[in-house]
Amino acid sequence: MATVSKRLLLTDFVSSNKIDQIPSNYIRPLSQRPNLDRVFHDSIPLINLNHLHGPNRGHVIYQIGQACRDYGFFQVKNHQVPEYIITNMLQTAKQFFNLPEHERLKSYSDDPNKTTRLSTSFNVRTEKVANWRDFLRLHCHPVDDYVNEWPNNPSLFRDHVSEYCRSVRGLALELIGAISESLGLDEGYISEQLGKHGQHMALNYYPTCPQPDLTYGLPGHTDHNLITILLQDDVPGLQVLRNGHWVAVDPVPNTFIINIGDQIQVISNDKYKSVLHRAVVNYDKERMSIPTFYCPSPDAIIGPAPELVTDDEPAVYRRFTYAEYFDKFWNRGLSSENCLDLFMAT
Ligand SMILES: O=C(O)CCC(=O)C(=O)O
Repeated sequence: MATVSKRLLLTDFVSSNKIDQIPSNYIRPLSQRPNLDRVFHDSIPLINLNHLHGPNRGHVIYQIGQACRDYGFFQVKNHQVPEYIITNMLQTAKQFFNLPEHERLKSYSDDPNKTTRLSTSFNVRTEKVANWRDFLRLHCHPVDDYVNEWPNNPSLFRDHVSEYCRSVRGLALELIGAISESLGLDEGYISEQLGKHGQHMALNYYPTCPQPDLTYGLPGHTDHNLITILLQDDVPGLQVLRNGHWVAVDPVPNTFIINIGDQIQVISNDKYKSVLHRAVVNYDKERMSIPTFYCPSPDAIIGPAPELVTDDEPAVYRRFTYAEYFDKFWNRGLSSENCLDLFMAT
């Protein structure tokens, strides 16, 4: 069996050793393995956002509401994020993970409270089994508050990533307005609950893995934030839990994958569900994914929308600050249980 890696980052362990077995600290117990031969191949709803502004808006809102209720996941096309911005983002991310180790390590930290940091797995301070992933996590709204702490190698990193962040924020705001309306709330209701708003992103790099059936890029988890806008390259890896089965969501060019996070589940008073998903890794293909986590600012107070609380459907959750939730999420670690059970109304 391969020994535990002494390198800080998985990328460097994989590229410097010809391994045919994964180190023991990445191996999941038998009952927690991905069972890749039992995964279904199916699709999630694909929604055309072309008509979000115009006479057919009502129909698009209806489709979004249905997808949030029935799947917790959907894809969008005609999303108004220009193709060149997406191409630059993916290329920049690849270039970053191809930099020499000493250059990447300038951004390394295992402190989840740092607003810019390169790390590995999920939370190396608390977890018992490691995940087959390195990631660069960036806070990115307002961009000007954070851009100077981001890597400046590759040389266009800050330009390309900030352009991407601003453009994806536009999409996030459109979707949040549409989700609000789909719940029967004012278009601006959810946006108004988010304080100054927050936006984080991860550049996830999953190296090739000699034993993908023993480990995960990321095990099943829900997202702690409001909505996630996922960009992925052309390599499969994302799987979503649907009716008790894992379903592979293979990449479709020029689309983003959107999923509902825990905060929408709270605001919607459980009408919309934050759904378990996971990233598996590939034997012969490395993979990159770039989720944007749109979220409330730390001081924002989140709770069920009063219009969605009735005698028949009382508040499922208490009110809490997003800072409280974020802290619990990172310290609890990724698991099939989300943190919502810690925030139930009494
Ligand atoms: O890589 C993926 O497709 C999923 C990433 C993800 O779920 C995450 O970063 O939280």
